[in-house]
Amino acid sequence: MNPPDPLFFFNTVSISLPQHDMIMNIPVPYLSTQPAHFLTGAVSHNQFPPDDLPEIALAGRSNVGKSSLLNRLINRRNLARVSRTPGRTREINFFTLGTLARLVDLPGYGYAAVGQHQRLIWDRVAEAYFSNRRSLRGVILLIDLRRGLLPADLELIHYLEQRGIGFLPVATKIDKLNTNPKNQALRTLTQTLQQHTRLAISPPMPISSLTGTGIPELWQQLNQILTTP
Ligand SMILES: Nc1nc2c(ncn2[C@@H]2O[C@H](COP(=O)(O)OP(=O)(O)OP(=O)(O)O)[C@@H](O)[C@H]2O)c(=O)[nH]1
Ligand SMILES: [Mg+2]
Repeated sequence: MNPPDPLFFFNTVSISLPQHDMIMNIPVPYLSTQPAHFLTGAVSHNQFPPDDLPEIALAGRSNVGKSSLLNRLINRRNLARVSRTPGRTREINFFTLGTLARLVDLPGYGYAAVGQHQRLIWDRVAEAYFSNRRSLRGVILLIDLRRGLLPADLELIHYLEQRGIGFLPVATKIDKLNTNPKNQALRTLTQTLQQHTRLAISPPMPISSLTGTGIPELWQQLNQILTTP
């Protein structure tokens, strides 16, 4: 992938996002009760599983908590490997939810220490995935609430936008912030997203994989995304 200059993105202003109260009238979660299994790890298109089930991918900077969130969503301690060292996961890991849907754990991006070589690997793997996956229904974009949206996140948002792929912004690690700074950071993140994208499916959803805060609400959203034809 060949990302645009992030400053270009800062200049594109658009949309108003749906409000939180519009999200709440959604069917009772049922995908969350499906048995989850690790299916396969892949680095290229020919290693991907068949493109035949609705799928949601977790994307975000290295160390933001993608694998931890996936484990929390499916209620398994370490089915997706949580890394001590950021930037080590290079594969796309596919997980099944019964026979109904899949969750996909993408490698992290934007970790400075991994350098240009790792950047090229991420670009190639992401391009292979995003340009070939017809069953992809959307992306969970994880953002560390303490850091907010960074240029690498904006690059991904712009990349998704160019391909018409909707994403669900999720603010992670909220257990690390007290109430006031947390609310302030959420307001800032919501405004920044409103300024920079048309494809956010909802305002940022605050979650903690450590405490489980926000997980039922996230499941409600995922159910809707995965079950909408
Ligand atoms: N306090 C807190 N720590 C978290 C949370 N989510 C993840 N972590 C920690 O953050 C670190 C990175 O978590 P991972 O789930 O491996 O992050 P990742 O995005 O999958 O990382 P890469 O695979 O390297 O891209 C681990 O030490 C986790 O325990 C959270 O909600 N709260
Ligand atoms: Mg990971």
